[in-house]
Amino acid sequence: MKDKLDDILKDFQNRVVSISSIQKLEDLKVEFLGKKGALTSVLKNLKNVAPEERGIVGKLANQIKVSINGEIVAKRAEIENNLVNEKIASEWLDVTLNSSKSQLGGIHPISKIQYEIEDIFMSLGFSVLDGPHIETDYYNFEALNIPADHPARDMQDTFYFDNGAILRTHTSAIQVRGMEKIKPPFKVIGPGRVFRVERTDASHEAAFHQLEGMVVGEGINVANLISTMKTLLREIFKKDVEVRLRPGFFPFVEPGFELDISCLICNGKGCSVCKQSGWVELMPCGMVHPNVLKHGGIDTEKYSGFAFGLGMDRLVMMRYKIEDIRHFHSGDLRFSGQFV
Ligand code: FA5
Repeated sequence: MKDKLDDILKDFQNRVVSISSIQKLEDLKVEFLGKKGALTSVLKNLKNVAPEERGIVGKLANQIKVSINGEIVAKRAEIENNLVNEKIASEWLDVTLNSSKSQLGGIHPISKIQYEIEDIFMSLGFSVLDGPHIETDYYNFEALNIPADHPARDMQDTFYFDNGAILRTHTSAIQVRGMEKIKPPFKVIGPGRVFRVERTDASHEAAFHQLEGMVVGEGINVANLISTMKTLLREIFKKDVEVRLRPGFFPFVEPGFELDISCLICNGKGCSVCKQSGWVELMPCGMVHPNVLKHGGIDTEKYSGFAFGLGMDRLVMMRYKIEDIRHFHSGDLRFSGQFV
């Protein structure tokens, strides 16, 4: 019987060495220590052992049981440890490796230049105003000295809603709202998107961006207007650019001017952007018409002012030598990615 117990232990030890899964270990445990296990059957047969040997065999059987249990516990720990190590090895991550290049978004070139221009104007003491895209006829036309049936309405083909509201055709609507809120003297700009029924080409879009400017105070004159325009262009282009001022008609200014910039895409030689003229219409301007000031509740005996409407898209085109305005809304990452 003693030999049989030794054989059981050896058999267990031989087999436990090669076990590598918890399930197989459990099966082995049942095989040796379970109800019908090898050791259990020896213990059950103790009654058949001679009484003088029974104590010794019983004690040995218990020692073997303790050994087997101990080895099972140790083996279990070993298997679990191996599993953890395998997991660590398979999920190992080198955090010092360079990451794969992710694509970062960027600010659209028009917004970029808009923020730059806002900074320039704020440094000159201007405040920045905002206004709605959907406007009333009053703010977009009427208060700007463009009554219904005025031929100037044809200059800006308008998107109308069924209820008579419109998509603003120019940021001049912002200056009207500004006058309602702020009392003179003041210096304001109003950047934003505007909309016109347009046949698009290299320099015309149906949705584009303008930046309105307005200065009202005592004794404001054309010289103030021209010096502000010059400062703005010098700050934006970081060099003196060739401009020309010619008479321009807008019902909300008198006198009115067209400020054109020598086309920086073809260096004035003529291209599709400047329509072969060598000049690009950039920033109409003028002295604010007294009727407009009156609509804004401003005393025209005391105050005068100038206003301008900068074509932002064209300015950005000149700055970066972009040969077609339609790139801006194309959604083509090969284009916009150049400005990130
Ligand atoms: C106006 O919109 C006037 N409200 C500007 C103004 C303000 C004049 C204050 C006097 C005083 P105009 O329609 O010319 O003006 O547009 C102004 C500028 O916007 C143009 O010089 C041009 O640079 C730009 N622009 C006009 N139409 C388009 C278009 N379809 N696509 C892109 N840019 C345009």
